[in-house]
Amino acid sequence: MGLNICFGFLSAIVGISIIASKAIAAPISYSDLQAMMYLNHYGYMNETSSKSSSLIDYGSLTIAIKDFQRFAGLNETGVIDNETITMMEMPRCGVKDKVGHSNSARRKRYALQGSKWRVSNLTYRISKYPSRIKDHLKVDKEIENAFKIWSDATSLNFLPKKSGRVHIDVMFEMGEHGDGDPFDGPGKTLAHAFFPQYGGDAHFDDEEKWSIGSYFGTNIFQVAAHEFGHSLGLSHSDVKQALMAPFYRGYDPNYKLDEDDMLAIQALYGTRTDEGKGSTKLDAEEDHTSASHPDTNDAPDLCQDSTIDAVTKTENGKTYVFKDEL
Ligand SMILES: [Ca+2]
Ligand SMILES: [Ca+2]
Ligand SMILES: [Zn+2]
Ligand SMILES: [Zn+2]
Repeated sequence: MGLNICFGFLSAIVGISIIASKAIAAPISYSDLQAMMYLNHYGYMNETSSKSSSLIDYGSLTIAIKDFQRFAGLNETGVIDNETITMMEMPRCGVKDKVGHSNSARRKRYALQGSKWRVSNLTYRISKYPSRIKDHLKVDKEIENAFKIWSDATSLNFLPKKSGRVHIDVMFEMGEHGDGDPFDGPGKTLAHAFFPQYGGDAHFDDEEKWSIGSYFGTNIFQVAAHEFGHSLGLSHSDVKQALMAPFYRGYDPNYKLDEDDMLAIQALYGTRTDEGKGSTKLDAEEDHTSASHPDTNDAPDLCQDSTIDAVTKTENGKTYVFKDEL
């Protein structure tokens, strides 16, 4: 039961109460209401714009709409037009588009959440398989390939583990599943994942028609590759062709990292050229910490806890090791 501030569940509730009070003053269209819920859920409405007394701050709403349109590569009209509704109805990842400080003036590029793993050998397990797919070995292969897309580009290694604690737990879940961010049935939200400081786990909506190597249904490998980007510390990118863009674009037999994804993941973990050892400054700083907590099988349980291997670097250059699941 990790922290789930990345999902904006509370801000969505705040949004509903504002819409209700506004509805007394003037009718609000169905699409405006849906759009406001969407913008709240994905982090486009900030605290001040969603808490402003009893009136909708239409200025803030317009800014939020434009912000979404810019992020999604649409015309920045500031109104909920058909193009915007279509984009909002696309199946997508459940993680917020805006994490931490928003900087709407920045160039189109990747975004880092702010935490990363301090070890390069990460373990994972599929603890709940998709209920519609009986061949678990095929699912194993899809998940393995999704991790490989990131290990090919970095110093990271991903090791499947059948028992004991793992860093990244992979689960196909239905509806409410214990983290306050319930899945919504077929379509819309496909999956979500926790950033390293919140444990790195990845959840997939089991009510989707998950498929493997097919134009029918929703491709497991593609969605998993995207979610593992979050598990490793990447936020959503506003580069349309990036793997870390939030929208599901349909089955792509040649799915691979975009240049933008490559720059993002290498900014955190370095490249693969130095024989699997991280080369970023942050890794060097962490070396002595890792050495004092050797990852061996007879280490106390505390050292086996996956969340203790996550580290966050703040803007003032300080490094924090996270421990949030005790
Ligand atoms: Ca869904
Ligand atoms: Ca975890
Ligand atoms: Zn995502
Ligand atoms: Zn979940």
